[in-house]
Amino acid sequence: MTNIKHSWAEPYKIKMVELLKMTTASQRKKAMKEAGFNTFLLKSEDVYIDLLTDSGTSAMSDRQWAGMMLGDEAYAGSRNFYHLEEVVKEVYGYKYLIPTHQGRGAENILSKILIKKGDIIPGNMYFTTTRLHQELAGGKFEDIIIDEAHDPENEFPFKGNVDLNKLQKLIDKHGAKKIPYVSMATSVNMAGGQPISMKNLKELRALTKKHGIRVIHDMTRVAENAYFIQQKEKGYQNKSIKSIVKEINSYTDGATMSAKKDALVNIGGFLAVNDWDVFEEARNMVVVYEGLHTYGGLAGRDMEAMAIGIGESVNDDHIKARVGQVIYLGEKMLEYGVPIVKPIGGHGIFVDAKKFLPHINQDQFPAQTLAAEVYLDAGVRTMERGVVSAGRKANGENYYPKLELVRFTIPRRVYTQAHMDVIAESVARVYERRNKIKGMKMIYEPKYLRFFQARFEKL
Ligand code: PM9
Repeated sequence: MTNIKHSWAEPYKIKMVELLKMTTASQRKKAMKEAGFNTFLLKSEDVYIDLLTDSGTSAMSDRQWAGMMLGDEAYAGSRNFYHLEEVVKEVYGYKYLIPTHQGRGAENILSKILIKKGDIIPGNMYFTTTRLHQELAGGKFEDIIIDEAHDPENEFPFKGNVDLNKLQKLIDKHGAKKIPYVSMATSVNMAGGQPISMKNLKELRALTKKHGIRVIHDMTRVAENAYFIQQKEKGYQNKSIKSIVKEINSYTDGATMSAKKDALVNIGGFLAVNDWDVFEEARNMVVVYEGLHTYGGLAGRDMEAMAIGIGESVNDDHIKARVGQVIYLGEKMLEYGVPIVKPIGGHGIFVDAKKFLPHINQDQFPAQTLAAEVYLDAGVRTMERGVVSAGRKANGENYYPKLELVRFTIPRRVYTQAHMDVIAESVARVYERRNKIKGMKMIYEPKYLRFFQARFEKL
């Protein structure tokens, strides 16, 4: 009897369902061709299981929906703003809040305030929108994540860690004055949702403090990072997710947040800082780009849903089931021999397209190709996270990231375990016929964030 395992299960039951459309192989073939072999250009109606992103795709709770009815749609001073402000202080610990329509709105404002032309912004791996705003503000991003993060096979549990030697070298080379802040993400997205450890964060805080450099936290998926600290880092097993989140934030000076992920809402974000001067400038600037400082591009009801979602996001049972579902899917794929990034991260499974399709050169977009093939098999929509997402450098050359991945991102509280089985079986079928798959060429390339709208043709 002692061998009976303790499975997790969802800490909720289903009150309303959204019906899905099933498609045939020939419908999918037509839809994919019309979308230029880019999953971003598919109509959602043509998708069976949508794993494009976990951004804005969560299911809200009955409490959040009830909160929507409490929306105070005043132009100025909405009560929902004050509720959100209180929750951000209480749960995340930052002093001042500027709401924005989503994460990149906060990135834009922060980059414009803190970055001067020629500045260097070190970070634990780039994120597409974050780096672009840093570059548009005149800065240059430098990757200071540990080398293990670039190796899909390496099973180090905290592949989101900062390599402090890399940071020290940048400080020595450019001087601390050229570094307005370190851009530190929890649950590093492009590395496969990999966490940073509390130990590493404390060391980062000590080093940056010595040189008077700020740490700005991309806390889009901080609760998922906290779960890995609770599970894997010594001394945290008996601490709540809520207390771990607060401790993480205590080693940073401010944060940008896309509330569309962890915080369980369909739209919203914010900038939160501890420094009054940065806050004052941000409060001035937000009216130019987003809206008045007490709504930042959001409806009152959106802010209310966010305030309630933040509370739910740091609930221990919620996060255990959320990450548990991701791990369930990853383990299924591993059983079929599919090469994935290890360890399994917090928000999705990242399939290693270089290993899956070793005969396709990176110039022929293996991850983009694989995402298209997965859709064709059973209507599962995923996202390329490789050479297309990485884009081009200022001099026009392509970035060639070591990681060439297809992300199977799991929306929160949306799909069931049976969906996970269907997804794993579909990928396994594509894996079986992998040798017959050919690469692609890009036939249209937009100037910014090309992965969203680029078009491809089969070779
Ligand atoms: N992430 C994602 O699918 C949305 C579309 S891809 C650009 O993973 C981090 C770590 C993110 C993120 C968005 C943003 C931007 C910032 N940091 O999409 O503007 O994962 O709310 O947030 C996406 P917004």
